[in-house]
Amino acid sequence: MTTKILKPARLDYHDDNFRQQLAHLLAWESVSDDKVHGIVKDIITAVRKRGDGALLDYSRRFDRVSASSMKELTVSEQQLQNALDAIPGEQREALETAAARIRSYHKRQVLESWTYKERHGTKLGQKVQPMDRVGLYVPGGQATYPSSVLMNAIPAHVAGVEEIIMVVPTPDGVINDMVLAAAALAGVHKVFTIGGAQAIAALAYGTETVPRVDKIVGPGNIYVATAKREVFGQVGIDMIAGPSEIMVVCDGLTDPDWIAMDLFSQAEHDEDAQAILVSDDLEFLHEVDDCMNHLVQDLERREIIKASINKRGALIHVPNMKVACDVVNHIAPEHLELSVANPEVLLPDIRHAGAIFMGRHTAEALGDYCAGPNHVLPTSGTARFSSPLGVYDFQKRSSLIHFSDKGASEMGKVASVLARGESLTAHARSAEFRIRK
Ligand code: HSO
Ligand code: ZN
Repeated sequence: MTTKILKPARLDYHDDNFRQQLAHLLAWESVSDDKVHGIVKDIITAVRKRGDGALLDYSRRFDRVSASSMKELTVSEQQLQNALDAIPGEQREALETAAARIRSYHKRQVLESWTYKERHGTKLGQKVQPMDRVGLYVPGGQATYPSSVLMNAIPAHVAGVEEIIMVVPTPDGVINDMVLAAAALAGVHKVFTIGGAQAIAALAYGTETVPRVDKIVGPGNIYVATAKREVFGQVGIDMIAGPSEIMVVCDGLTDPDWIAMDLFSQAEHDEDAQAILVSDDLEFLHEVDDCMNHLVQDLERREIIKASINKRGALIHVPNMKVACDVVNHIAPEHLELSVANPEVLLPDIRHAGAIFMGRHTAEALGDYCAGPNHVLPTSGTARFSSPLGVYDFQKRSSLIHFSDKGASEMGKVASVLARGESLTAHARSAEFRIRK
């Protein structure tokens, strides 16, 4: 017998120390590195002080791209169109199908303004408007995902954001046509080929060429994540995503090869990614373990998968599906597959998960690309309190208040009493001026 390559942790709900084992499995902290923090602060300061000049210097230093002006680091609309024409027809069609499906799903998320009337002609409401300008960070090199361009830009476009600005580093001047093609399809208005903390600083504060935005979204390495945290407050940011996660709940009746590959589909993202299978069928857990060890061998990213599964992967045995749902809610995974005959039966018991994939045929990978819902999802248990990226993340609300003289008189009395209770006399008198004698 050959030694196994993959050794996911084995947990059993009936073990006395199940809770401790689970806690150990989930332990993951985003590293906040003092050294990185110092470097990022210096970069932000330089971009604020020297604008485009600093961007050109950093591109030379970090991406080995020498440009003499920002014009050379700007992608024209014509270039975007050219990229769309340059990619193979099959890729273009797939991107177009995905974009159309993502758009039609997200259109349903648009928040509408509303008002209502009270007596005396009082009118109250909420006015919903898109942000003026947003920035989308797209990582360069290995982690460049055209699908993420669609997932980040389309909701902004559907919200009605007037200007969507994308930044993407081009190490050694290499640009990914599929990323530019996705940008063209998603409605991105401007693209700059800059990256790293300097690109985040440029978007947050603006330079001579890069306009200042109101919110920055999109994934990035530790420098980008640290820079986003640093500029938060100056601009809005989306969530800071942790490594990808998948949790599969299976009744033991799905093809174990399918389940093994579903687990790998997220494990291959990152050595810190987490893939967990929960089942009430112990024999099935053994079968999936075997399938994993067999299937991993000819996968291109097997080294990443091996690191991820052996560090953070797990097969969990539970007595029944009710307990499986309890484990799900405790973990609050980014992606949850309910690989069972009737997922609707389990749904009422699922409280926390970023996206729920229903039934044996619904591979998580479909959601990553073309189902329609967003693939930017809460990770590391944050599905307890946050939601997928959506149109609502690019809209903002203003309150509307309109009193008639009668209404102002009536509420003036209430305001006056409360204001005097807070010893705020100007507030009280402002309200009292409008009370009818
Ligand atoms: N699964 C990732 C998104 C992605 N997958 C992009 C493939 N490409 C988010 O958790
Ligand atoms: Zn993925």
